[in-house]
Parts: sequence; C-alpha cells; structure tokens
Amino acid sequence: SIHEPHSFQPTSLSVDAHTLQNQIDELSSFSDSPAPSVTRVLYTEKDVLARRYVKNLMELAGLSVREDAVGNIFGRWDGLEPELAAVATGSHIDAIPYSGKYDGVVGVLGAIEAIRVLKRSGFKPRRPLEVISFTSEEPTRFEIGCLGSRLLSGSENLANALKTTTDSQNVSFLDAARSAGYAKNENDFSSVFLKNGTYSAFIELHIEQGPILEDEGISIGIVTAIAAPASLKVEFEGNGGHAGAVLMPNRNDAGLAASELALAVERHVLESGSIDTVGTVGILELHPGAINSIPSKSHIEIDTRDIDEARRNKVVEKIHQSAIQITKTRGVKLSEFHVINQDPPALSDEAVIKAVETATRELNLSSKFMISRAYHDSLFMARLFPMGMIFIPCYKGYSHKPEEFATIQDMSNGVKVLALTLAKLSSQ
Ligand code: HGY
Ligand code: MN
Ligand code: MN
Ligand code: MN
Repeated sequence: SIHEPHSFQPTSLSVDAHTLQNQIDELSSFSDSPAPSVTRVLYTEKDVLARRYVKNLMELAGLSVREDAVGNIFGRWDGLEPELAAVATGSHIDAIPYSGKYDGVVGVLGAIEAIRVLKRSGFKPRRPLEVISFTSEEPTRFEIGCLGSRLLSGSENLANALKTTTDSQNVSFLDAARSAGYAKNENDFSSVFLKNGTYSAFIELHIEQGPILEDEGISIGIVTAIAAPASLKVEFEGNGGHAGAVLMPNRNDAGLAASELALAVERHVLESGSIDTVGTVGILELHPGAINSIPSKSHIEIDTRDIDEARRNKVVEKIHQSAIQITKTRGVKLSEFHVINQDPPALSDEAVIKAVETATRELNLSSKFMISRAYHDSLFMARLFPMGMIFIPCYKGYSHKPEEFATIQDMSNGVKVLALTLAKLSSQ
C-alpha cells in the first residue's frame, strides 16, 4: 500500500522553476566554450567546478553526499526505513564540445529540485531516495559513452581498460582522475561496481533530444526502450606524398579511403530497411593535414544505432567489410578497425512505466510512450535495476548544439512527474 501522508495532494506539488532555471544558467557558466554553447569535459577544471556546484546543491537540499573512485556523485535522503533498497534518479552534467545547457543537467538539477519539492510537501519516503550525477556520460575524452554508469553496472573490461587508457593528449585516465581528486589509492575500478539490489528502481528525467513531443504538443514522454548504440574507430594508412608531384595512378590516398568509408556507412544504414537505423561519422581527421600533402593517415569514428540490435550489428559487419574492400581498391592499409562499444538496447520496467503514467494522469499532463534514440545512463542502470525515463519537450528537438532549449513550464512538469514517481516508488 502506498502510505503517502494525507496532506500529499499531487496537484499541490510546487516546483521552484525559476531557481531551477537560475541553477541551469549558473552551471552552464562552467564551460570551455563561449555562451550560449557549453563544453564541459570529464575531469577538466570546468568539470571539477561543476561537480562542486552540484555537490553544494545536494547538501543544501539536505542530501548526504558521497563519491566513488571515478567521481559518480550520490546524494542520499534516508527514508523511514533506511535499510531498504533506495529508489535512485539522476543523469549527467558533462557536455560535449559546443553543445547546450539542458542535456543531462535537467536530470541532475531537476532531480535535486524534485527532492526539495517532496520535502516542501511534507512527504516522508519509506525507502531512501538517491540522486546520482554520473561521471562522463559523453564519450568525449576517453571515447567511451556512459563511462560512469557502464562501470556502476559492472563492466569488467572497462574496469581493466581504464588502468591503461589515455586521452588524445596522451594523458592517462588515472592521471586525469587523480587531477580531479578521484582514484586516489585506486587502480582497481571494480570497487565502483554496484551490487544487485542496491536500488529498487532507477528513473531518469531528460530532454527528449528529438522533435516529437513538441510537434504533437505533448507534455511528457514515457520511455519504453533505449536504442542500441555502437561506436567504431577506424584508421587507414597510405604513402602520402607531394600533392603536385605524385600522379593520380600512383596514389593510395588515406583521406579518400576514409571519405569512401563514410559514404559506405550512410549506404549500409539506408539499406537496413528501417528508419530506426542511424549512422554518423562525427570525427574524420587527416594526417598531416596540409593542403598540398596527400593524406598518409586518416582516423574516423563512427556512431551507429538502432532499436533492433541484430539490424544494428549487421550494419557494423557491413562497415567492416567495406573497410576491407577499400584497402583492396585503394591500396591503403587498414591499420585499425576497433569496435569501441556495441551495446544492447534496454527496455524500461513495466512497474516503473506504470508509476510514471499514473503520475502524469494525476497531474493532468498529456503523455506519450516513446523510444529514446539517444542513449543515456539509464541504458546501463537498466542492466541491474528496473529502469524508467521521463522525457520533456525541447525546442525543435535540438540537442548537442547551443540552440538546445527547454521551457520553464516543461521543466516544471518534468520535475513534478519525477517527484510524484519517486514518491510512489519509494512508498512501495
Ligand atoms: O549520444 C548520445 O546519445 C548521448 O547524448 N550521449
Ligand atoms: Mn548527450
Ligand atoms: Mn544526455
Ligand atoms: Mn545521453
């Protein structure tokens, strides 16, 4: 039975949305790129300032704060029965280069506000509630997405890889983590793994990063599944040489090999037969990068996703075949074909979906079931715990760019649905 105190009227929940907006604006000032863009990369000085800001807000909300070896930040509100498994919520505060100020942030600052909403309403949770700010959801610095949540979900090979991995400036993960005050006496990251049953449910509030809710005038998205992401790193090598002196028949241009592979990615995705298959070449670097020098090396990174894992894996396989084919037709060397990650999709938990749906109804908010084409920390939390996600509309679906925007009203709706869902899940 849900023994919420009698005074608990869903429609009485009041969100301090202006304070939330101010916090979002303040947090966005910790950035390595000029406003309105945000760039906040793992363990940089701006990331450390943002972490300090979030920890302070957690403490001001009466949460007890702790961090693990890689800097996942946990803010805990002990319930009436503190030994019970907590209900957790959270998202990320890192931001890819030149992106916006809402991706991830709404699910961290909004979650802290949801706790304050519940406290202001006099609600007392039976189960503890925890707000999590996950370390490095974005793949920016160490090339792997969801580093913090992937580790929390028990990824052995990530725990091992982190001992030796370095970033593009050859700074090791260990040194970077230590410069930010983490991984002190660690280099065994299995200490980060969460035990089964740590949480009774995990729920994430996030902007949709797509146009559907805004187009259809719907207030809340109830996520039923998260698409399966895969990322690849490919390098070609050729002889390079003088752009004027080497005649075309004598060339094995690594840059053209990469360009041909990029177009092959698009072709293999489009021939998958489904609109749900996507592929992107977001990084394409040529060496030496001089106008009059034939590229002797090319480095390309590929992101391909689908809600159907087998269909997505077929695209990865075809990309590999094309890379090999290109070495034959262009006489270049395939010096690297590395699958960085090839993750399965995640399904939301029925009971959590139900709790969100009931909350939207009690708050008289329109809602729609939908899949998430972007990945989130929820993709990994779903490996251990019943998961759910709450989407709010964002301007034209824009994300990963400075024009990213969510209205105060939509954020307030999202925080209310989160607060009510947390109340329900923590009373069960
Ligand atoms: O790429 C993604 O889906 C996420 O926003 N990092
Ligand atoms: Mn993102
Ligand atoms: Mn995000
Ligand atoms: Mn994401």
